[in-house]
Amino acid sequence: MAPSLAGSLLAMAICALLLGEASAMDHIVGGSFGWKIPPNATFYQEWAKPRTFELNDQLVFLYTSALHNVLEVSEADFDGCTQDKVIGMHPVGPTIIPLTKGGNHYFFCGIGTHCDQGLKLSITVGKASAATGPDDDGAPDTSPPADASNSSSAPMLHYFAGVLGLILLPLLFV
Ligand SMILES: [Cu+2]
Repeated sequence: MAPSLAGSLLAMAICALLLGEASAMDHIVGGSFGWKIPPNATFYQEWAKPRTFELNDQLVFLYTSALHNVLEVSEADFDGCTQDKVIGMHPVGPTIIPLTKGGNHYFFCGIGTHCDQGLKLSITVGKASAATGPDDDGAPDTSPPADASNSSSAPMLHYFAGVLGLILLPLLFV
């Protein structure tokens, strides 16, 4: 029947989409709101907070060219909405930025006072290694990978001990 065929095709399409997203994610900045002057100054901060940004993910800024743009800037420029050290300038929407480098990335709109009005976004790429500690203070994450593996070894031991316990526990009652 046609409806069930369409249904299974849709299911397959959704599966393909989910599988595709598992390897590299496209993050639509601001979700359906897009990239424009937000209702409050912390809008993009709140949007980014629950998300993890991995290497080779992409940021997608949806906006109307000339009304807005996307500047990638230094942390100092980001904090002050200044344009002393612009790293990248993207004037034509939509702007797609592949995240090819780990660490902190700072973006804002360079038109008018849009940055001051909250049209700014900072993200940390490769947050997975920092997920074991309280690292949400926005401080630059410069810890080398070796340090991260050291700090995660203790929780891993606990984890393995727990798993081993679960495996051995039933044996006690045999
Ligand atoms: Cu703007």
